[in-house]
Amino acid sequence: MPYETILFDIADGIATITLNRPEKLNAFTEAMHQELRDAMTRVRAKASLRVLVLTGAGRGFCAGQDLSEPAMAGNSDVSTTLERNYNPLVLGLRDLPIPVICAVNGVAAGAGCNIALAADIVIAARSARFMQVFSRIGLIPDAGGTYVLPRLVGQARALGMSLLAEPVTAEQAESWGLIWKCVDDAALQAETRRIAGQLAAGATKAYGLIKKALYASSQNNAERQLALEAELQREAARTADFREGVSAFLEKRPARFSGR
Ligand code: LHQ
Repeated sequence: MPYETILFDIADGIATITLNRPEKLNAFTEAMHQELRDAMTRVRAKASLRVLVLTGAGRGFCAGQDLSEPAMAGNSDVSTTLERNYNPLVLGLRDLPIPVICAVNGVAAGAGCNIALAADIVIAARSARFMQVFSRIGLIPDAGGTYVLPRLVGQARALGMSLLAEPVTAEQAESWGLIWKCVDDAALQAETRRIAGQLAAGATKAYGLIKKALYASSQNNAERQLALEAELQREAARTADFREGVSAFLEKRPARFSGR
């Protein structure tokens, strides 16, 4: 399927999806969601992939839902587009058994902010901004905003971001724990490549299990979480990468992980 609103690239075990409507700050359209669905299916189907990178073309990362789409006109049921497009995308990124890096190259607003926050590692350019703009147009944070925000930054900051809808700088986002790190604009690409390369050479199965454990954590009490750790560790310990990791340590050499 040739894409018109995204770019899709695979190299060295790393898939990169670039939102590509730069003149509209990569706002989501129905067509973009269809293409993202297709790209995500391809990522899931390709066993050799070990990392997914999500980023945006031009000066923005993503300005959220394209408000000029016909579906946004007045009386339509916006929950349909959430259920069909945004919710599966958020869950698809979380459930992907490989690490997802979001390189936030510019403003991330509305659902654009929350899709970025659905990634496992969020790196932002210093000039990027995170905005829960929804209340400016009479909406509530969606695409997982009300789920992740209190968990990442606490209720006070979640409420401040959502009610005031002011931009949060990348530096603030890093110091609040909203994202992994903020880097100089000129360093974003190189740092994203460095982290993606590190993860693509790592113990992929363990990464998938780490995601599972950590995303389940906020729903579990200590007893259930400890039981889950034991169950997932059993799986991790059956991988070739576990054997390789231990051998490499004992032989005092760098590990060569196969991702299996
Ligand atoms: C846009 C957009 C945009 C269309 C910039 N749409 N054109 C999900 C599903 C169901 C229901 C509804 O909700 C959702 C989730 C959501 O995401 S709702 C929230 C939707 N997003 C927004 O409300 C953000 C709207 N955008 C902005 O507030 C600003 O553009 C920000 C603050 C992001 C950036 O401001 P600037 O850097 O000053 O850029 P700009 O406003 O000049 O935008 C550049 C162009 O992009 C401009 O087009 P033009 O043809 O005039 O050059 C904008 O109209 C267009 N654009 N966001 N969401």
